[in-house]
Amino acid sequence: MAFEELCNAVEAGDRDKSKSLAQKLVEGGGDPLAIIEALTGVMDRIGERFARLEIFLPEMMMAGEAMSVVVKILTPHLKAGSTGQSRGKVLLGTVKGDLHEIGKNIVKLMLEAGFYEVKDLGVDADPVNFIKEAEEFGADVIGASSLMTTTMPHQKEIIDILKDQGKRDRYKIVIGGAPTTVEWAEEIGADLYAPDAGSAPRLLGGLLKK
Ligand code: B1M
Repeated sequence: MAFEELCNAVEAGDRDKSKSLAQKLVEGGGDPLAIIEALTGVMDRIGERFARLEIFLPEMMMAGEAMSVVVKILTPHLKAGSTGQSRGKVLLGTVKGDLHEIGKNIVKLMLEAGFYEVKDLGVDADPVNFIKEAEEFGADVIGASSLMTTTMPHQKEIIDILKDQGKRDRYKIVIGGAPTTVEWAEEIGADLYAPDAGSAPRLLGGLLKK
């Protein structure tokens, strides 16, 4: 019941209600990953309603903020016990022109929970900056998130610049975000497509072993 109420509160963009319901759910033993999965479905619905002009930018923003509040509440529960030996360094960001960060932030959490060290470039990150920061951080992996068809080409741009600079072999490249696909990853020459945050640590583990 609280689960459904939480989904409704996030969809309605009610931050306070979302916060207290999320707190209640995790304190009652609710699975944080299941909560995130359900809320990702809610955000998909929000996106569809936005595309159909049933709701507008302010409503989409409020729902996004409510989801971010819930992610904050869930963070310590997702990260619990994540102090093992580092499995690798990931430089992560949302690509240029793209301000969507909720999914990327969840990926960061899941990677940290899976014993990866993550440096987060935030949103609207320039491709050249991805590479510069990856060098400085000593990254093994560059992870680029894109939530819009219009910003997906910047994932490719990172790879193209690496190739131009003769540095492509230094990093494994992982891409993700709702409009991206395994076919897109192959087309642009990425090493990995991660469909969701939950599978990212395992898929990355497999990739780094190769
Ligand atoms: Co915007 N938005 N938005 N938005 N927004 C979408 C993406 C859209 C699909 C909605 C729609 O029209 N149906 C559409 C894009 C259409 C397109 O492709 N061209 C859209 C649009 C058009 C826009 C604006 C242009 C609207 C406007 O201004 N007129 C504008 C653009 C701003 C910009 O970026 N320059 C805009 C703005 C916003 C808000 C600011 C209001 C807000 C973002 C708030 C924030 O992030 N702080 C927002 C939101 C909330 C959405 C939707 C509704 C939800 C996104 C989300 O957070 N989902 C979205 C609709 C949708 O995606 N279905 C939509 C939940 C999240 C957990 O899922 O991000 O997919 P997701 O992440 C998943 C996986 O994809 C994966 O793991 C995550 C967890 O499992 N993953 C990775 C993500 N990154 C990964 C990286 C990896 C691996 C896995 O490795 C590196």
